[in-house]
Amino acid sequence: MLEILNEYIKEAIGYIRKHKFIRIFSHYDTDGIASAVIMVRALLRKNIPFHLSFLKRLDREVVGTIDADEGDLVVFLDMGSGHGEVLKEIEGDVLVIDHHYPRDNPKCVHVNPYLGGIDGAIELSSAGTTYLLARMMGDNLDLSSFAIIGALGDKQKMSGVNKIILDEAESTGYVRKGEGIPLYSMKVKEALELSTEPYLGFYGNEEELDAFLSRIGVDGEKSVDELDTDERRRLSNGIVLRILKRNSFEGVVDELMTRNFVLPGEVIQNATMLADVINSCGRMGLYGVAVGLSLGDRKYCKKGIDVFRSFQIKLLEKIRECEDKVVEGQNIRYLILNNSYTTGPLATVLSRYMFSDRPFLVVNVKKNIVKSSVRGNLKLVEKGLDLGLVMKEAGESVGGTGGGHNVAAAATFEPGRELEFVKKVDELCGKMMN
Ligand SMILES: [Mn+2]
Repeated sequence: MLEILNEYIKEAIGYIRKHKFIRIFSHYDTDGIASAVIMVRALLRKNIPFHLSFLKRLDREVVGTIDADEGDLVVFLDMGSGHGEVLKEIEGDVLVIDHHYPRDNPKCVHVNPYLGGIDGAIELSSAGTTYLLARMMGDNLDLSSFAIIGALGDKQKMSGVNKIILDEAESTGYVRKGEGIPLYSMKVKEALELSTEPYLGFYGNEEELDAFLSRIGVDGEKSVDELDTDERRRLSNGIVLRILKRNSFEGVVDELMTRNFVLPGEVIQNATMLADVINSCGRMGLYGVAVGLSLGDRKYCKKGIDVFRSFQIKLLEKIRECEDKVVEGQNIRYLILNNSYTTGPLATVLSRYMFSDRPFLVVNVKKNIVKSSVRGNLKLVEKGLDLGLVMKEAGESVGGTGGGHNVAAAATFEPGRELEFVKKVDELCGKMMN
């Protein structure tokens, strides 16, 4: 499988070498930023000049603003595989490195795990794909840390090609496995409060948090990284019990245990924390901070962590506010919000840690646009659910667009048809799962 993908990668590397200047456009989420970091670090080492920008979406309007010079190579990372029609409008050479299902195979040099028979939703992220390219292009084994960040950001499994990358990264020492449930590198008490993966419901609930800590006999003022093996084990066990008592997706514990990594070469060595810092900087539009600290510049660390803290607090407040507003559909649960600053992360946490037995849809009505995100899990996928297809069809049924992965997808459309859209999503999910 990897041999086939490698052929596409060789073609892409040849294409990069043929150009004098690389114009990179990457998606603004964690996987997109990690992909960009890998590409940029690999290009810097080869003295290939580039310019990097981040995009929230790829459509005709956005493509119209791309003004690449003749001889430039326009590279799209973590986006493009579903945008063949739009990409045709770019004059000049285009390379797409993406892992979204190529429903609309673009007519350009195109690297995508699916073209090599690899499941891009679960077993290889865009950052992982970009890393395979960097690895073939030069001495870039250290960039495996960002392949892991991309996989974490997209909630992938450490199986298949991700596992191959991880095994090599461990043997070269660029990635190390951490113990137990992953928690942020900060005081225990704060780490438990701010955690959203797992979400523990401790934020704004200090009494319960203090009781929890005294029950398990761990000092909340101690730093997570200073805990001894025994304290760490007691803390992990306590967290697992708490997760299982809430209506969390049962696969969550095993999943978390396989997602605890240390990245000795990076300025933020805690992989979960680095992924979340990058995510929050991306969501706040502070791409320079995310890229700066990912390039090893310590001066961006404090800023990045401050942004991350306030982002987590805003998200946690939103979660508490929304918990009681969830509506029961026929086959799904949903929330309709007005002008919420976030949809995807909210849908992720609510669906994983409180309402895991049905697809969970968040519809966010803004002034000129409705943004919606839906989340499922592997158990629902086993019943036949493909949320990427659901959102494509439901989005188009109300005059908008949609798509994504089987466990997580999104759609956007013009305001006014929210209820019709929710009904369509509900109906399509029902059809697939029965
Ligand atoms: Mn991605």
